[in-house]
Amino acid sequence: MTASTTKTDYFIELEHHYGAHNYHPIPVVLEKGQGPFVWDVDGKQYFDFLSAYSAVNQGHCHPAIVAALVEQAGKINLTSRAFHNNLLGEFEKYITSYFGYDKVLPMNTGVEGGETAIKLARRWGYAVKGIPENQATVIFVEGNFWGRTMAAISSSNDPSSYAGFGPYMPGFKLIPYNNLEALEAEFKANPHIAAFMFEPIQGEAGVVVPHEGYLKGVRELCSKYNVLMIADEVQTGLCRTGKMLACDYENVKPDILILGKALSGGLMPVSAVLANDEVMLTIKPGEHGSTYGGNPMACAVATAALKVLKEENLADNAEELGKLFRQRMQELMHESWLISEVRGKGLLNAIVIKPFGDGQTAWDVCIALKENGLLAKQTHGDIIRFAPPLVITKEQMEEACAIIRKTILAL
Ligand code: IF1
Repeated sequence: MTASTTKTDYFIELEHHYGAHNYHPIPVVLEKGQGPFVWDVDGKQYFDFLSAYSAVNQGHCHPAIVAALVEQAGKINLTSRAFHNNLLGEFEKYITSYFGYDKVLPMNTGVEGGETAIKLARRWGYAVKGIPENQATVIFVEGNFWGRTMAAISSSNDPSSYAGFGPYMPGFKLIPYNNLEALEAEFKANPHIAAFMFEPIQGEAGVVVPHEGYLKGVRELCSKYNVLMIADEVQTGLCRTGKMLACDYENVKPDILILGKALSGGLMPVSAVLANDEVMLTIKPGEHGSTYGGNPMACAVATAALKVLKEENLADNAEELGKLFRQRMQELMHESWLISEVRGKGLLNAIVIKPFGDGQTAWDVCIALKENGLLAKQTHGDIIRFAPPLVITKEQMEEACAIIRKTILAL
């Protein structure tokens, strides 16, 4: 680092020189986190209003989760599934009881959870529903995002996700989101559908909330046509939307539930796929797995992370402070023509920004927010997602809303 470059520039340049250019981050270099706050390498404090895309629902470095990790770190870290370990069964019992399913298949990342869910659904389709071999279809919705693997991008209609990576996984079909008629038409037209996989609220699409009754309608149609309902709650789950699961808003129970992100409170990758025996037991020993899936560290951390959600009533806090946030943004919308829409549930919210200045966009708003001490990230050009850790207090939320207001009114 020469005298002329700042610490921030130094670290950004290292990433640029030695790292793949697969991201375009906000120009801030973080080195410390605690609760709803993060600090950059110059010691400047920020509200974290992204929470690592809802992986840090419990707040940065939650002491109980860190303690669980530290305690386990000195015992045993990784056994592989070639052998049993003393934490996996206890964790499996805990999480299946927590969400009300017979069994869990532990993996690491959210996209591995999605891949696992699709393999389970296809296998169930052949073994139980009687779909002819290699003819199973899985239905997805436009605007979906569930990761970056070849299967995930094969189900996407977003060119920035799939373009230039073909050929694509067959057996996938897209229909419009939030449209029960389109879903039933598909189910009527094709007897070989194994599953319908969707997000109860679409995250990457820009916090798209379906109409009241959509979740219930999906559940009824999947039951009626013997199609597995797969809920991707990797981003919406674990108290983010004001309920333990977004599906809880309509008391709907998916056949396959995918969890990730905040399942570890942000300490390490942990994902899980939950299902009942009819589905889960269609995969036999040696037919699926992963080196780290269900490792002792993950079990210790995920157990602690799940306990924090309930002990600290984070769903209720998300519900209450989410309402406050949307109210403050509605008020701001009346003060500034810049905001064209406010939407979300719990603490998964977004505002839509109109183009302003000489072609400035939501990115420029995020840069200005950063200068004023709040970190957020735009998605699809004109949408800013606001998703703070669910441990944020009312006072902190008011302070953060004041920063957003000050920033927007100054543009
Ligand atoms: C990136 C987006 C969010 C997800 C849902 C599964 C996964 C994700 C609903 C896969 C992951 C992450 C991926 C991350 C940024 C972030 C993201 F902007 F990419 F789209 F949250 F909206 N289901 N979302 O949102 O989980 O394999 O990543 O653990 O790729 O930059 P993962």
